[in-house]
Amino acid sequence: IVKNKEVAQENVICDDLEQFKTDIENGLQENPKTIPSMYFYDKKGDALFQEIMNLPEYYLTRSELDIFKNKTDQLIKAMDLQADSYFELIELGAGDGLKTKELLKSLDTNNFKFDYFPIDISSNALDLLEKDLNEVLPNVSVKTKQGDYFKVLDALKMSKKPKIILFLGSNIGNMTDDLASAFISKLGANLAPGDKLLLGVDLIKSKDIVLPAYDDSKGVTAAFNINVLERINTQLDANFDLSQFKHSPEYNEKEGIAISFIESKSDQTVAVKAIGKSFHFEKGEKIQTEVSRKYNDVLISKIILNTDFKLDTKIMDNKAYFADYILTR
Ligand code: AVJ
Repeated sequence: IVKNKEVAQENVICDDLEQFKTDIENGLQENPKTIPSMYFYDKKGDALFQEIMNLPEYYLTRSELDIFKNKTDQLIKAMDLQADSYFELIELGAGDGLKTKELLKSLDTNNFKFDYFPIDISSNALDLLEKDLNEVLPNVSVKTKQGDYFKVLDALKMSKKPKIILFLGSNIGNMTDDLASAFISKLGANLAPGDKLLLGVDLIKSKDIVLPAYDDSKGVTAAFNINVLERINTQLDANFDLSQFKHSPEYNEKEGIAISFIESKSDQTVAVKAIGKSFHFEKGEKIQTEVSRKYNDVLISKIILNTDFKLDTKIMDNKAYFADYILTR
């Protein structure tokens, strides 16, 4: 589960009501209106996202799992591990570790020596992951870290061991390209020459494949999107009438960007008491809630251009829907 905000301080995310108020107030005053996607992930949002990952239309999970299951040897080769050195495998936003488990299994079988550090904002997710890994891979050293990525990385700098960072699931796709560059630069600043970043990204492809991933037939993604209004109702004492808004995703195939919107079904005014303001919505007006960027080699090269990383390997699933890029610091 990734609730990354570029400038996130520790635990800003769920627990800081002031930040939530400010972000919603600013977002609803913008034109067009926006709500930051990190606010999807309350308890209900986490569960809905888990459901999304299992949807037949949401190919991203299965594509990256295909890489981790069937191209494990290529992944390990690209990680360029020295036979005798003890390294650290650090995952940003580990969630349920579904894909990583395949890699861990293979590293374990091949007798590599390493510590696995899953970092996540959700301590609940980390507890479950640790328990699961201790059962299925008892020889793997698992050291969970709850909190902000950069705080954890800063603390891990001390060890001087070679590091491999995993940032999977196209989680970077929620950032604009400029933010993604800044984020990768910052990762570089926390690493040493020779360290690796394994970046999993969804690739640009046709609309008939991408759009259904954000507009599934069961309406799970719609519920996930609209849930953010319910969260605002509950936590910020607002009166969004959920029946008067609908999920409305778009995909620009040329640019390779999927955007989720919440569209107002009528002219209406909504009061958000905790902010002390009302917001007017016209019929058909759209609130932007999420950007899911898709990539190709040119875009990735541009994004890492002014960072300390060089692109060295690209590994794709059998359908070439998804890629794990291995970058070297
Ligand atoms: C977790 C950011 C990769 O953008 O595909 C899934 C989130 N939103 N369905 C994505 C999401 C709607 C997902 N990421």
